[in-house]
Order: sequence, then C-alpha cells, then structure tokens
Amino acid sequence: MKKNSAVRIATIGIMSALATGLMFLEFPIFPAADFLKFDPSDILPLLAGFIFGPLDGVLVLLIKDLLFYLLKSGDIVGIMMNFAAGVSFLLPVIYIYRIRKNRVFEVIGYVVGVLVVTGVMTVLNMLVVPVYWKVPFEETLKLLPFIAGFNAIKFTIDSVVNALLRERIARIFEN
Ligand code: RBF
Repeated sequence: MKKNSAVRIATIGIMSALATGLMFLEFPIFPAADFLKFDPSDILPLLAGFIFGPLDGVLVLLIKDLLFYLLKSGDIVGIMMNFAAGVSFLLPVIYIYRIRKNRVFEVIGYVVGVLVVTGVMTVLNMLVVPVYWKVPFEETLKLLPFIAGFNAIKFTIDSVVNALLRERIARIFEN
C-alpha cells in the first residue's frame, strides 16, 4: 500500500471531521446508566488504524474527542472516558491484526478488543462514577452490568460495521 503522506494527512483530517459529526448522533442505550451514550464515531479511528497504523487511529480519536469537547459536550470527564474506551479497543484490534493481516487475526482482534475495552472501562467506571455522580460505591456496583453491557454492545457494533467496510475503504488507498 502506498503511504503518500499528503494523502495520509488529508485523510486523517477528513476522518476526524466525519467522526466528530457522527459523535453528535449519540444516544443512551440503558436508561439506568444514561451517561453512557452510544455513537458510531469510533469506527473512523478504527478504519484509520487499519489503513495507516495504530498511532494514526489514536490521532483521529484524539482530534474527534477534542472537537466534540469544544463544539458540544464541555464535559472533560465524559470525553476522557470516551477516549479511554476508544484507545483500549483500538490498540488491541490493530496490533493483533498486524501479527497476521488476515480475516482470522482480524476477528481475534475484535474479540480481544471488545473484552479488553469492557474490562478496562468497567474498572475505570467503578473508580470514576462514585466521584463524578457523588454516589456510594454500592450504588455504582449496581450499574456494573449496564457498564459492561454498554461497552460490549457499543464495540461489537463498531467491530461488525468495521469488518464490513474496512476492505472496501482500504482499496481506495491501494493505488
Ligand atoms: N464511553 C464509553 O464508550 N465507555 C464507557 O465505559 C464510558 N464511561 C463513561 C463514564 C462517565 C462517568 C461519563 C461521563 C462518560 C462515559 N463514557 C463512556 C463516555 C460517554 O458515553 C460519552 O461518549 C461522553 O460522555 C460524551 O458525550
């Protein structure tokens, strides 16, 4: 694959803008934990990671979160949680795919990525939610199934969409 840096930089910019726009579609999945909002924007950092490499994926994620923070949310905790989730999913997926660039390793990557992000974010939420919402730890513990479920659902959807789109989009950059 040709890695023309002008094409790469322009594509990173376009992907970041698209991701920021997609993040505006956010909506909660579980009423009991409505601070967890699903949006499909993490598909773009993932695509960038597959096409250009893990650090470019993280870059798209970072620009998206920075822009969304400035344009809409203003909530630094929520944005940092979104970024932490995005990174802990993206990095395992891309690094596993890079071991062997085939469908089997791609799918193993998605499975490991979903498990890692679900584990990492469940632990992070157990630490952050009591402080952020000023609720006792026991109350936070009741949210655990929703937190784990939310991350599992969000990143499984991202995986399926990415698996369907990735090759078609990567082909554009082949010549
Ligand atoms: N986003 C995730 O993808 N996974 C999470 O586990 C997660 N936990 C969050 C916890 C708190 C307390 C907050 C405020 C946000 C969290 N987010 C998480 C981000 C949220 O879904 C949303 O993307 C941001 O709040 C931006 O609106």
